[in-house]
Amino acid sequence: MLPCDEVTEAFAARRALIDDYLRKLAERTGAPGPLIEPLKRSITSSGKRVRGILTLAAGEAAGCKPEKLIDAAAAMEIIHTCSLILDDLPSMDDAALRRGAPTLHREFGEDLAILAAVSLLNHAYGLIAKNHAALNPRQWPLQQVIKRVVDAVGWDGTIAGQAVDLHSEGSKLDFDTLEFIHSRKTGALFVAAGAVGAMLGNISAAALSRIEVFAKNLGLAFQITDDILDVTGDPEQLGKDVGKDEQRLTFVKLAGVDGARKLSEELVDTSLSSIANLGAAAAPLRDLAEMVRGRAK
Ligand code: GRG
Repeated sequence: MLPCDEVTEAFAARRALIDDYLRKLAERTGAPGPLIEPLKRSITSSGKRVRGILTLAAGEAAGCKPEKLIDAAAAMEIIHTCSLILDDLPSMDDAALRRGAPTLHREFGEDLAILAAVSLLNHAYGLIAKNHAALNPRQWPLQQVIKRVVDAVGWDGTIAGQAVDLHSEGSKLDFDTLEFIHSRKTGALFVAAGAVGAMLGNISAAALSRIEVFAKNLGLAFQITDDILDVTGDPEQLGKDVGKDEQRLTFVKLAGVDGARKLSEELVDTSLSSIANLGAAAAPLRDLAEMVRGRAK
């Protein structure tokens, strides 16, 4: 099984839409010589595209066709890729393998990996603004959409989670701190991915709140399955190093593999109940939750 085969048939078309968009983007970045290959490699490296699919599925819950949200979906994937490049750096996780290939800094050097990551993040904001201009959702001005992303990435978002995670190695952590770290490192981007899709689809404020609760719980469930796979997974299948969490406290260390499985199941159930009244249009969101449930079985 390849790393992305977890994304089941149900999402093959949406994933292909995102992959196709990213392939074209990688061919026309306009970046100068030294950045061309690092950007191409990072933009096209094969991920599961879960965050982009979440953006599309949240937009569908608002009645918007996936094709109309492709800039934003790609942007969420690009931000995620940026976070992986930074996470893999020698000063952070010092990882050798990512998405079945050497990490970006091992292939192209740390300088170009950092520059590629920062330029990806920068480009992503432009793509979301472009998508907003095309759809012009009446209820959601650009500033409010962008704020979701700024907050998710920023000093109380993904970056905060990473900082606390890196600086807590060796210390005794409790469940609350672990939840703080992962609701930011992983959950925050899930919440932004759902919110951006839903807002660009011009969703109601009440339905947006439900989708945000859905994405928060799903993001945490996804992280727990990631912790489980770090212990039980095969690096070849996952396409990345396993056992990297040995020095860190994880949900598996706190609760054991079975306890972590139970916790992720509960979070998936909570995520599903939060969107129970969103009707048939939310079916892709439900399928995505079931996919996460099946990840660490
Ligand atoms: C500036 C965006 C930004 C981040 C800086 C480095 C950092 C702060 C945060 C690291 C966040 C991180 C890498 C969290 C791990 C999340 C996670 C579960 C990654 C694996 O996601 P998958 O399985 O990967 O969806 P693929 O390769 O399939 O896309």
